[in-house]
Amino acid sequence: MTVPTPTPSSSSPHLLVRAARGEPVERTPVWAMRQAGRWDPEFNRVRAGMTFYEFSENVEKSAQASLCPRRFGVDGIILFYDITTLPVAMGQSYTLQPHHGPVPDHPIRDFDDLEQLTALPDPRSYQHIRDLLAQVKAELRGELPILVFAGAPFTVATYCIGTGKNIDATRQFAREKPDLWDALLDRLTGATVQFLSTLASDGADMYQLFDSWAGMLTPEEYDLWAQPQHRSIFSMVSTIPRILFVKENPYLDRMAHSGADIISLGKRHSLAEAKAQYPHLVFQGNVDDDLMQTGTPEQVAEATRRCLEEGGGHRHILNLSHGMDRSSPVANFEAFVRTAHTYTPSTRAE
Ligand code: 1CP
Repeated sequence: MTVPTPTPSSSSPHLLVRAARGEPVERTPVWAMRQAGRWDPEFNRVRAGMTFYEFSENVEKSAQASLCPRRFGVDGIILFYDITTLPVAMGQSYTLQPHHGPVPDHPIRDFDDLEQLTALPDPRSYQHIRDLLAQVKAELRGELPILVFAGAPFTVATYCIGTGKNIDATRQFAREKPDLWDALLDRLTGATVQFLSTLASDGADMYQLFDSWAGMLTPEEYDLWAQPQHRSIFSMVSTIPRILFVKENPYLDRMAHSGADIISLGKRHSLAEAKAQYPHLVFQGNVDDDLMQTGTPEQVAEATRRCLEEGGGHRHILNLSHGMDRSSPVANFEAFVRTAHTYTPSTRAE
């Protein structure tokens, strides 16, 4: 199996970035989706007293939230904002409803509503995210790399129309208003490219595209509403490593041909098989996120060791199959990160 030889210019001081580029690393790097979230009491202290959108637009507070997981020993910091940050910057306002998630104050229903979203947002409308990046970068002083992210057009569109993960309602909208649906996806694709390019030029080290709900699509729908959009975003924003996440990713082969450098792998896939099947790719994952809620620290450590073993210490970034949930005990996250620091896979492949 041949692995592309890294050019000297590609080497980075950061373990996570080197692993993301498929370069040899001394240890498998670790981070987690929702590593800054309600499961962490420190985060809750910082988060208290403001609505979600007030909080995520407050640079001081969101910088503190982004940096909360640093104390656990993670190898990268994901900036604290949300996938709805982009439609908010484009002009659509949201409220975070408890036990539900982000709900648009005025869901898009027709072409007039679509005009709520400016076609290409003025970068000043997300200046707070650029400032957040600058502030977190200044505080880290090169200690850790910074991940930025965007929702993919399909998943963000489900929030814009107010259906979220209710796939039947999304389908019904797309069936009844195909022209509006296509126009919405196009508009979000252009804005996402601009948003991620801006953050990459500002000095973000990697980015992740979240198409959380695209795994519920049929293959035909995925080929219309997810794959072309992933391909155009990845081809247009290619200066830093690109990660693709789709919850439970049933369409692994399409993801492998999306232009992403790194695929976030769900728990139903075998990491070793995915690595063997796609030798040009790096895989991120895939410890069961439910175990983080229901397991003991010993069980988490055991699952983490198995995952590190399958990853073989190369072309692997340790992560969860989905995000940390609010009921996950801190001790489980500690066990997850500690195992990444202390366990060396016996199968280490160079
Ligand atoms: O550490 C981090 O990862 C924090 C940054 C972050 C990220 C990457 C947040 C803050 N949100 C996201 C991405 C995000 N938001 C996704 C993609 C990842 C995924 O699949 O989970 C999605 C679908 C959302 C939408 C969203 N935002 C929901 C609904 C989720 C669902 O399952 O229906 C919710 C509850 C939010 C609010 C939100 N955003 C972020 C956090 C920590 C929270 C909960 C915070 C709170 O209640 O204070």
